[in-house]
Amino acid sequence: MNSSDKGFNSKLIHSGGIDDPLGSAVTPIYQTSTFKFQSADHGARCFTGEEKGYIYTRLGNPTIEDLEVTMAELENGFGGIATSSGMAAVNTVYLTVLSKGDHMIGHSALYGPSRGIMEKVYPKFGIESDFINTTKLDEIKKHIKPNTKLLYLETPANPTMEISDIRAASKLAHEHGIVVCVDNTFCSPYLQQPLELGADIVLHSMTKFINGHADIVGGVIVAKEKELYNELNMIMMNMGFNMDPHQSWLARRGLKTLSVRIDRAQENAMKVAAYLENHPKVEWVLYPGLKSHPQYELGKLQMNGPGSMISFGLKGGLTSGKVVMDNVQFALLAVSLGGVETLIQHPASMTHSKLSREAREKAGISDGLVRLSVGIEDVEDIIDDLEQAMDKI
Ligand code: LCS
Repeated sequence: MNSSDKGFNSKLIHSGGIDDPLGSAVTPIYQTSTFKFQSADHGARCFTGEEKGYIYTRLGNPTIEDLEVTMAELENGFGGIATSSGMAAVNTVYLTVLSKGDHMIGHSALYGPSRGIMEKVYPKFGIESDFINTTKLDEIKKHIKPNTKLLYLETPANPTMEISDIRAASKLAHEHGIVVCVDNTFCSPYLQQPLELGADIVLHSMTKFINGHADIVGGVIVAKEKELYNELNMIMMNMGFNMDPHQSWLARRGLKTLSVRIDRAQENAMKVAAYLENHPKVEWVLYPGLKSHPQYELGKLQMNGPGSMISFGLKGGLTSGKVVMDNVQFALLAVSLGGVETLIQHPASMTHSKLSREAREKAGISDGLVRLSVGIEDVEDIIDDLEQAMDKI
């Protein structure tokens, strides 16, 4: 079925799909590494692209394509490229857009490895970068150089929840011939559609909301135009960053309930954020649905909803954070996000504990910062758990 003219929720259910000869309602898992050709000539035509035909799963597979077509339709782009992880998606973008002598600008508080790999590995290939506050247009303007080729935004950013203005930043970047990529992991296309706001590429860690059940690792890229899609796909295929058919099938299945999951998680998150904002042991709460969020108005403008990620600061810093982590009983003490279960983590004592306090502060991570990925359970249970854990401080 062609679902490209249907509503978002219909696309979640009906986009992609294949004409299965047995009429299966759901695209089967084509768990095969290779495909038979009908003849030598047929094989040749598949390789040149004269005829549509599957060759080898790293280059394409119906189950993976089902997911890719769906993601492209949801993000309103030309084509989707599924990858083995969110980081494979990030690196596909870096390797496609940047060449020796080029420069990129990224937000200072990106998901750690998206910044770390650029700063640690890419200089080996003559690529330079500046990680700045992309919520400020003047800062972006100040850092644009003649060799700047990529503006990389993550909004809301992980874990600082800062919101960058995709429309304004894309306009500025395009005036300088710069490609704009947005990591849309925290929102999913249900809450934010960066290509509609002017970006050229959108990517996701599908490990999170797209799959939504904390049982796979995966990524996806959607390009607005054919030319960029072809370049990205070439890098993905030849770097071997492809997704696996079984993972793709799970992600496509999880994707069907994206909007109902997010609606429910968001409703819970609003209540949890309001509870935290009034808690005497909480110093601050950063949630796009609260008027106190510094970019509340911008969030309302470019997002269809505030989502279900909350960062908050505990009074008493590192010690308080550890006490809460050691006493939660319902929320899972775990990294990752965007699943149906509530997850909690404290970067200063966990993911970022090896960094100095100074380095953490520079990345926007204060000692009391706690990150919550609010799930779809009964909200009273989430709040009761936080209450009893904070009582122990
Ligand atoms: N982009 C964002 C915004 C992310 O949060 C993550 C992972 C990635 C990219 C990378 O995706 P992956 O390769 O893991 O699929 N974020 C994680 C986090 O916050 N905790 O654990 C992983």
